[in-house]
Amino acid sequence: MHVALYERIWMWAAAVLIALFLGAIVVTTAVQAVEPPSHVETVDPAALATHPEFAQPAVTTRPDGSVIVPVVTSMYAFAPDPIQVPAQVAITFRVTSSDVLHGFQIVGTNANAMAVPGYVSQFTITFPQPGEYTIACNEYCGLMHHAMVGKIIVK
Ligand SMILES: [Cu+2]
Repeated sequence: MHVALYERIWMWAAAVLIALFLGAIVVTTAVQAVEPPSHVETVDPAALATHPEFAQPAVTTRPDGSVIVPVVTSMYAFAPDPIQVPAQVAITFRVTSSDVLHGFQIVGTNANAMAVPGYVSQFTITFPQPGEYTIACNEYCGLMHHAMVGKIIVK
């Protein structure tokens, strides 16, 4: 079968690119330990009302001084709201949803997580100084999505 010269060149170029991209994945995985997120935590969104952590979500301080904040998002509110946390302390947010996909963005910071029903999104942030922050839902979740805001008070 005859393959034109330019077609052959493009086929080899595509093959080289594919080999390069696959090589990049292998090298970053093996050398730099760049891997997909491994923390997958599931929770039954229909049973949040009886869940020990998410039934009455409240700010808790651990013995080492760090703070855990479980958050339940639902149409169209965050619980708890407002969230009161101390400044200059590592705050771990654990966010889930009881109904549909929501967003959990702390405006003015780089804290931004998706609240996916059935899963717990977790991240840790430290607020350097006292102040008030707005929590915004940044995933369209329904007719009142634009009104889904919460507040964090850092003391
Ligand atoms: Cu929303």
